[in-house]
Amino acid sequence: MEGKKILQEVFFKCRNSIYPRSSNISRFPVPDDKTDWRIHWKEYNPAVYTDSSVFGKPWADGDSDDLKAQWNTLDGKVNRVSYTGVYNIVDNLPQNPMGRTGLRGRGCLGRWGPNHAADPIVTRWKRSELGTVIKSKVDLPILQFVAIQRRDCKEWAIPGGMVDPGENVSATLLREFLEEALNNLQQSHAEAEETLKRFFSKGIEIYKGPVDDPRNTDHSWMETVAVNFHDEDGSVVAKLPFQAGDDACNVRWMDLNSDIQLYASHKDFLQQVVTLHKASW
Ligand code: RP5
Repeated sequence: MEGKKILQEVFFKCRNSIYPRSSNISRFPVPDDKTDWRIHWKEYNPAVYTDSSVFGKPWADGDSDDLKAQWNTLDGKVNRVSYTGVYNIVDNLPQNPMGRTGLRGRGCLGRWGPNHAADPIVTRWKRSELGTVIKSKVDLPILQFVAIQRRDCKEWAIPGGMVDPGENVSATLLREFLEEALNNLQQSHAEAEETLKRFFSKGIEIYKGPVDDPRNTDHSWMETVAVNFHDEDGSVVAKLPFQAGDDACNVRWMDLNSDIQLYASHKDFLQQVVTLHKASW
């Protein structure tokens, strides 16, 4: 693997469920010990499904029949390189390197193969009104992060999003945070935007690789770069006028602990952040 260590051996959220945004597309059941493509399984016969919302969109590929993509490389401006290394092409389509998902086609993802995203993890210490850092029962400081509630499934998540063709990941991190957590700052907040740009110039990469996203299929899957931007004294983020926007319907500071429930692999990323800062979990 070229990216950071994959946090899970097998993925769970993209198996054995009804496909998101559909009411009746069931995945072919895949037990944990049959995810690996190297295990021969002649009965494996998943449905083929691509959501109609994907067809003809400028951010999406064409249909499999008229697809002329360059796999495992930069294809024009579209990045078809996986952080996991070289993925296999079977019957002219990319094969999900994390294994079987119980569904063929693209589901509601735009790209065949890797769909690249970026996840900005903005953190601060939880403080009392007097400014003292609050500790948990195990006498460790409590970390908080900026969480958004996704409009599509209502799950809480990191305010991440897709990397546009030709876009630099660091630009995506800032753009997505501005769109989803700050509802694209208005003119009157030009100073806050400058502060945020400086703050986002110093991040620590937490994870780079595939995501256990419920949208993944056998041919299309999410990959991300998750980066932590930590505000040690809380002074930078205190100035930001949080307001949900774009694909988010709520935004708030969320305490980090092992009970949190988040979208896709986001809890795993946040556990890494907690370890990094020696915070309570
Ligand atoms: C997840 O989907 C990534 O970790 C990222 O947070 C998100 C990107 O997809 P959209 O929010 O643009 O739908 O897999």
